[in-house]
Amino acid sequence: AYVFQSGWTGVNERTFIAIKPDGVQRRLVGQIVQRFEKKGFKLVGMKLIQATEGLLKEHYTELRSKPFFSGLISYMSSGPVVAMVWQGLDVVKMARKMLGETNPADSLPGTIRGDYCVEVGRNVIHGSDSVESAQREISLWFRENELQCWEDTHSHWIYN
Ligand code: IDP
Repeated sequence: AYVFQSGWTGVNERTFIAIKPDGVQRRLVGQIVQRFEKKGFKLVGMKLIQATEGLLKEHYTELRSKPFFSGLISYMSSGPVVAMVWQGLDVVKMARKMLGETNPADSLPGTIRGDYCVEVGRNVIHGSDSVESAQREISLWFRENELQCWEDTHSHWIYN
């Protein structure tokens, strides 16, 4: 499994992002990935995966007592998801801003949920809500050898 490194802070902060089954079905993968690339974040892991119920129940364990929990698990297991790890300065918080609010109805135009979806039960994308959740979710979804450390040759045009 992914072992958290205490050096993953600052420009090396990481977050877990998943394009949900509706995002994949609706062919939004390219446009969503492009938003993170254009912003200046660095892709360090990506895979198309049919998540098991076990993985999803673990991922959403905090929500297990919610009335929508079983619907959420069937939605998330209804098809493949694109699981990703993105790296960059303040990436956890910035990615949440890029996603918009949990409910697309409360999400501003210009955000992913604000632009691409209508209902909370089909909100196309997941993003970790804290650095601690990001660590937990990355280790749940990825093995250490599925994440790449690569030299970003244009990082000095993104960071001074
Ligand atoms: P988040 O995804 O913005 O972090 P959470 O409250 O952690 O929001 O909820 C996880 C996911 O559960 C949401 O993204 C959404 O897909 C689903 N969800 C949350 N609230 C509802 C609801 O009231 N009805 C149906 N699905 C919901």
